[in-house]
Amino acid sequence: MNAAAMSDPRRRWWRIARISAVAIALYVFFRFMPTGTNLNHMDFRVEGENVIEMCDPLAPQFLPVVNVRSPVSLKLTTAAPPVAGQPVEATLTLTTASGKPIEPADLLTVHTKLLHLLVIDPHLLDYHHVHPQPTREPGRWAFQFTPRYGGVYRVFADFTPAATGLSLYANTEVAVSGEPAAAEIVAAAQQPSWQAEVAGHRFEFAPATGWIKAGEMTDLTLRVTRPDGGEVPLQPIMGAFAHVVAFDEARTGFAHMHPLQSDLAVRPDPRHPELTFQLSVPQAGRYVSWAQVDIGGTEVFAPFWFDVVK
Ligand SMILES: [Cu+2]
Repeated sequence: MNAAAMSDPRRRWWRIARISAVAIALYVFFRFMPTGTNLNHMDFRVEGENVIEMCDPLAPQFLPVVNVRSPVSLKLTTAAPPVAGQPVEATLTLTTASGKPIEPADLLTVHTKLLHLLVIDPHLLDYHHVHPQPTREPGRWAFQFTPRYGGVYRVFADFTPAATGLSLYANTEVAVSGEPAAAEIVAAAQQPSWQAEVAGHRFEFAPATGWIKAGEMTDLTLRVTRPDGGEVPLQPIMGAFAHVVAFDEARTGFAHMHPLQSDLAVRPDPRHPELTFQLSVPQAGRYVSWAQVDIGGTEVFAPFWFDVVK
């Protein structure tokens, strides 16, 4: 046996050892590399019963945010007392239950944003979807909205901690002085209808079965048309062709739905766009769904009032 044949198995062994060492080093490096967040899974846990369930994106359903304990605290302050019809400069303080600030690095970008706020007036006629921006102070986020009516607005925060990767919710309120919505406006707006006319477009958001039954997953189709048959150039907004948020009449929570047609490269029909959603609501009662779309660069919100039957 010559020397070359002797050294061959040894060389191969060294090569395997070197590759293994590099792989182990890479694993250790990525495993212990800081992820950017200082918070961990335990910061988003609360003990006991009646705790908010972390949302399963595959089972979209109505989440009773107000009546459950959230592992985060949400506080809202305004620069000046809010008045209907005037822009409100607001600051949110978002912390864990133990008081640790929740900063941009602690949240994942979901639907193109770190933090989504869903703001709604007492009669559910004035809906806002806003995205607070982080300030220089840790845990403090700033946003602006212009309430249409007087009354106590409810603010739902929708976000995903990097530590858990699961959607989480919190809520707070802000009192707005000024005229509340007139009784006849409220009565007219709250009529159940699967149709709405907004900004020169006809909207329909209807269940395939004709009704929505409590506790059952229902397919709903959003259709947008123009009375003259013209084009309805739907454009993606926050990474979807539409966002639909449903609230119950008492504003105890919400359901945030996105179209099953999630591939943004596949454009909806330019004249008769149709998008399908799935909704499951545990309790019967009256609800409103706000559909949010972008038609040729203009954001449009369409409300649909409906009853969920037993
Ligand atoms: Cu959305």
